[in-house]
Amino acid sequence: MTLKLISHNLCPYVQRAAIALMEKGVPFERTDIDLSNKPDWFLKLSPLGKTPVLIVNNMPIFESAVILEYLEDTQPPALHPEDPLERAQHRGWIEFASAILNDIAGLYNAVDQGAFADKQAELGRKFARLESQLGNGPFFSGSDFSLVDAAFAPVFRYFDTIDEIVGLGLFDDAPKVSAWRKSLSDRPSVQKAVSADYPLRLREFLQKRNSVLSGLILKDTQSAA
Ligand SMILES: N[C@@H](CCC(=O)N[C@@H](CS)C(=O)NCC(=O)O)C(=O)O
Repeated sequence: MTLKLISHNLCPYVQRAAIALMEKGVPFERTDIDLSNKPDWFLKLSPLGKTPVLIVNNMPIFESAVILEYLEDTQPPALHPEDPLERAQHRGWIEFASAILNDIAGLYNAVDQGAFADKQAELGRKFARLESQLGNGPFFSGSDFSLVDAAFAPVFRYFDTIDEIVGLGLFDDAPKVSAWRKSLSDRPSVQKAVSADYPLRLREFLQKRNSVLSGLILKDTQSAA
């Protein structure tokens, strides 16, 4: 079986799939595409025109949550809990990670202070909710790495760059979330899910948004010069 992951170098949804593949020790080939100039072959494979797409024996699977489920159905070790109720809860928390990714996009695209503050507050509420959900770690549901961890690692990775630009204080009252974030950033599969130039590329991407955050990057760059 050959597996190809059609990717974009900054896409957090691609990272979920790459992390799950590496956790399961499945070899795969990764092809990065330019989402601002989508190739025709990609549009033929991807009904929504979005990354990731996983190609399995020439058959495309789209939507990251579906790709994760397919990998779970076909490749050991299991990264979902065995109990159906717990498994359903994990799927719910993966959706929660997607909602946070939408809030992050809202934050970096916010064009005025009001919209920026709203997104900051919403992210604060979501991380507080997560704080009350977590146990003693090091991962979401204890000692075993799960698909929820694969979904949250790319969420936290954004803040490695955003924290350098502006202090949002999102994790100040969330010690369990902070410890979880650290456990995920130390995980080899998480580290290998992006290329070495990811922080630089993300900064460039954020700088081009014409947003409140872009303005802060500009100030940061000027004060460093
Ligand atoms: N719900 C999708 C979201 C994927 C997604 O939003 N991918 C972005 C890149 S991170 C994309 O391809 N955007 C291109 C577009 O929307 O035109 C999933 O979970 O796979």
